[in-house]
Amino acid sequence: MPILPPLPYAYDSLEPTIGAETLHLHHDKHHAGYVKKTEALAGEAGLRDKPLEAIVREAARSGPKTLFNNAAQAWNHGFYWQSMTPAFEPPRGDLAQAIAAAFGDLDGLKTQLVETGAGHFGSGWVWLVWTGEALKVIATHDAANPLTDDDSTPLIGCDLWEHAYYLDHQNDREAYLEAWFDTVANWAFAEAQFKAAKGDGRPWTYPAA
Ligand code: MN3
Repeated sequence: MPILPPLPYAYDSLEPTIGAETLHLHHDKHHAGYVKKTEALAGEAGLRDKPLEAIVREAARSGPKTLFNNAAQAWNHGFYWQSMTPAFEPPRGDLAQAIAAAFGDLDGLKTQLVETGAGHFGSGWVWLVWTGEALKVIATHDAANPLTDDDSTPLIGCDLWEHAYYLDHQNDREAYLEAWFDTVANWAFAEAQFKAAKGDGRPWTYPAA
């Protein structure tokens, strides 16, 4: 059964980009709520003992939609906490090279991620994914995520729902995305995901009891 993993850093450690109050509500209320509902609905669907990744894929295939929404949101938030760090460092090594090849440079990636995220209508997520051939920035609606696309490995992902940024940036999603990219994005995690996508190590999986 998926658990609610503890936030991997202190609640105030991403300030001022993301404040402690936001993280308390976002992790302890929003994420916790998705996990709780997933637990109940996965039990009803006979998927209680499956890893969360399998629950998401199975619910995407055959429903119910409410299980997919809650399971995918639980997974997305676990991935989002990993996608941030108080110890910011720019991308290095193979990942830095792949970013240069796809976007020109880190600024090119920033422009595309911020434009894609800020221009996304309504709730959802913005991701940097490896397609097997190239890096790509994509946005998904509501709970949808790259797990249901067999060819894509997500390297890093950012929450576009208003609860992620409203207390700190009000309506300015673009300012949130710019600050997120410049100060808290976890490129070491993205690099590990990138290596795993190429067969070196295993991609991050959601913690289970
Ligand atoms: Mn959220």
